[in-house]
Amino acid sequence: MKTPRHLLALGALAVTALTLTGCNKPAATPPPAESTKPAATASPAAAAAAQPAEEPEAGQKFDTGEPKELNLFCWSEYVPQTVIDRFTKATGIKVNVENYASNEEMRTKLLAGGGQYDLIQPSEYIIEAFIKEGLLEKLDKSMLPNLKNLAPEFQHLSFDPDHDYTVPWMAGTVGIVVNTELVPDDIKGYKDVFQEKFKNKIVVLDDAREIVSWGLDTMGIPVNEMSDENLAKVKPVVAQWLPLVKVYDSDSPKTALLNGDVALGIVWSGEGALLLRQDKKFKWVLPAEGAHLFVDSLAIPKNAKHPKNAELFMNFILRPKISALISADFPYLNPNAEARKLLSAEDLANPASFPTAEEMKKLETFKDIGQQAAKIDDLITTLKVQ
Ligand code: SPD
Repeated sequence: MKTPRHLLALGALAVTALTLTGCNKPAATPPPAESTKPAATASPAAAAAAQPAEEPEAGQKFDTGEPKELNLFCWSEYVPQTVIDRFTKATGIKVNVENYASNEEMRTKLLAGGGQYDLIQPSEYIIEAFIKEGLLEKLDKSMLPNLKNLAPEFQHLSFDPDHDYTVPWMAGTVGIVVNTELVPDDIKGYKDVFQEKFKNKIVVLDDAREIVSWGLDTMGIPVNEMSDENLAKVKPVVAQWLPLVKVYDSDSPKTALLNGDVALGIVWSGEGALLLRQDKKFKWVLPAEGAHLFVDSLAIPKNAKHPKNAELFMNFILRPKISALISADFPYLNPNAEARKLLSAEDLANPASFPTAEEMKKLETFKDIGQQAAKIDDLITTLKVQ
């Protein structure tokens, strides 16, 4: 069995997952995420939850001295409009949002953009690269008192152990969704999905790094070992798979499953969790061959024009109530321990959002693979049009 090798303290995350889902113990009557009623006992969590979302933290001001503007470049289907609106209401800062559907798209636009973005939302392997390349601003921790709300396993992540550059947004996995009304088969992994009989019944993420990692997992090759030799080995596997795919979609892969356009999908866990919430006919499967655990975080690009506003936003989304609002719309693996206390028992038990301890052991995070990333993109582009 593989163990996650690239994050510190993932064992602790597994313990948390066990606490959340393994024992099937629902959280003690969690209050609704929007409640502003003070709790009877003043535990730190209750106090944090009771704080009206539009008030500054003790000792913090909402006026940063910067123009009241923030340019956020983030994944699509990830930042609820409610959260943006509440931040603007609280601070008077107008947020301009632009979306992307892959880390690679974000990287290209960021490098071409010349400082137009104040806040980006990269995943672990891109953060590793950006830090190496000096592309991120160092954070002023005095602006981020709510870092304390993070679960212990998200406090010291290997790609940025002291939050010098990043604040975790959400973590998640990539897994399989099965419409059990259309597919009665026992789907366990990638090999079960990519069968001739499912041709034109499959949606997958439009993400070269993810697709190649499924091929590597299937061959028992570690997902970060992207040598030319391994790419040559994986090519015929992926070449067999891609003609079976009907839809490539990284923005909203759930849509093709909901519409009944496809019967199977390999999608982000938050998309899977939304499907499971909506209809019991959908089943979530973490691929037996291995799966990706990603950690998406907020970071400030070098030369951002509104870095203090960006830090204010980072601290705002670390508020338990605000983070719980994000989970309400986009139920990924929430890294905020205080926010988890505000989630419903049903959401905490959603198998797509919160993997079990046993499942956590199969997960792997991605590492920066340097120049090989371009080769992967070329490989998948070529195979898609074959
Ligand atoms: N719609 C939000 C999807 C976020 C996925 N981020 C993880 C990317 C890892 N390649």
